[in-house]
Amino acid sequence: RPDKISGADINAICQEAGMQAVRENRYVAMSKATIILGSQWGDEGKGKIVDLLATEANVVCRFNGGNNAGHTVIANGVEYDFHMLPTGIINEDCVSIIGNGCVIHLPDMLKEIAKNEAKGLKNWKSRLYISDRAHLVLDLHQEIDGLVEGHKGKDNLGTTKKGIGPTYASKATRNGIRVCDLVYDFEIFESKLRALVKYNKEMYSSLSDVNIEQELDRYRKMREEILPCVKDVVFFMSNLFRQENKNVIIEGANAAMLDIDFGTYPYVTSSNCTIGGICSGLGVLPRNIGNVIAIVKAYTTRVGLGAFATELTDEIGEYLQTVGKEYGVTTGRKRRCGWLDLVVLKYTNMINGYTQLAITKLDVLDQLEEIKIGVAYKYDGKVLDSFPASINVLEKVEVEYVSFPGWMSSISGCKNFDDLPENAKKYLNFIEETLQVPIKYIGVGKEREAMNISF
Ligand code: 2SA
Ligand code: GDP
Ligand code: MG
Repeated sequence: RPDKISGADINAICQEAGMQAVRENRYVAMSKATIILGSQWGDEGKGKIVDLLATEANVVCRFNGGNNAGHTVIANGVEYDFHMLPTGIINEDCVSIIGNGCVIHLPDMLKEIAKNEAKGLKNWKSRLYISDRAHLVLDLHQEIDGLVEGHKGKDNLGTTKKGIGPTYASKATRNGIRVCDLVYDFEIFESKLRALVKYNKEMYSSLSDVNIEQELDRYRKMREEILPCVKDVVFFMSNLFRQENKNVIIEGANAAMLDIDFGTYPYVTSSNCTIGGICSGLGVLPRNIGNVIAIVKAYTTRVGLGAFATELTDEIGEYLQTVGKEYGVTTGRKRRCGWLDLVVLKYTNMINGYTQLAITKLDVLDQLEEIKIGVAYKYDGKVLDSFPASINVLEKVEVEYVSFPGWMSSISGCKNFDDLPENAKKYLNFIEETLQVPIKYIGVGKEREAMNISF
């Protein structure tokens, strides 16, 4: 060991050692994120699992969507519903990130924060990081969402009217406004706002007039509120993953079947809710992706319009809706309900590459005498290889089911897989064997504690 070694020498030695590792192909990512993804049409119970894992997490990130999402969490007897905020926000030791792939309606986000402050949320400004590359949802985007839906009449999509589609449209047509425009140079924000209002007034004749001066005043105030939170998230994530043993959770909003590319287009949301959205919506490297946990509701629900092959419009559908309390967290709409669909799950597994399954709301099936699982789609008398791209085909498929006897007893007290009734085990084993992905969590109730780690 030399007696004296300068900082510059140390840097050079480290750099050389690092380069040597790269040359020898020994470079390994230091930390990998755990990914939580919705595997069906959303509302699988992602919020609850993220909350469970977030109690140990250093960082929890959102990469897609806006306040169209609705995640329910019940922690320490308090029920929270998050829309824009990452679920990790209730953990005071955890940084919560809103990535560049998200779209943010600042007035709604600040209201969501205020509502949670009343429930005990503290010190959010030091723990919430907002990407300077994320796009802003303006009131006019929300109004356009309603106008477009109204214009479509009976062919509307059933959006949440939170302005999600119109904001991603502004992003894609390259006249959107980003967080960096607001916080780094207010003059740029002003000129972009004027241009966006002018453009949309020309596009939509019935759009309300925007009082620009009032809007500028409102945004000047909100800018001050969020200023400490705005970061270069790409740089932050890159440094984070270079460190060892960082516990990072990345939570998907919405779900695979609502993905703009892979979902039941056009009855989808406007972001990538699948695995690729993480790289583009956060700036995370593929090699930093670790476990990919599919959140799978033990049956299927869908809110909004669009084909749903295993939908039940009879009293069993009503039973699932009532017992499962299937109402939208954002809009309060009744969710449509049906049997579990393994054609959907096999397809979303092809896209997301699940390493583990979390089966939620198994307890909702407690009192059913017979439970079915959709296992194949037939079209024109032939079994389809995979999930069809065309909605017209999907609307006409005939579903083949496998039937299971119900367990007809309450499982809410079960703490281990072995505690479950035999018929419940058979149901779970069939899912696991068909998908060839191990079940890691089973949800038997709403609360954080009602998630027994089974394998
Ligand atoms: P949007 O508003 O443009 O994203 O709507 C497009 C489609 O995506 C569906 N969508 C959702 N589906 C399930 N859950 C969502 N979040 C809320 C919840 C929904 C609610 O957690 O319950 O409260 O109604 C969500 N967000 C969007 C939507 O129904 C359209 O089919
Ligand atoms: P997310 O959008 O995927 O986070 O899910 P939501 O919060 O929109 O909807 C899931 C609903 O199911 C919420 O009301 C949860 O409290 C509830 N929930 C989650 N897991 C379970 C479970 O295992 N059993 C029961 N009965 N309810 C659950
Ligand atoms: Mg939800």
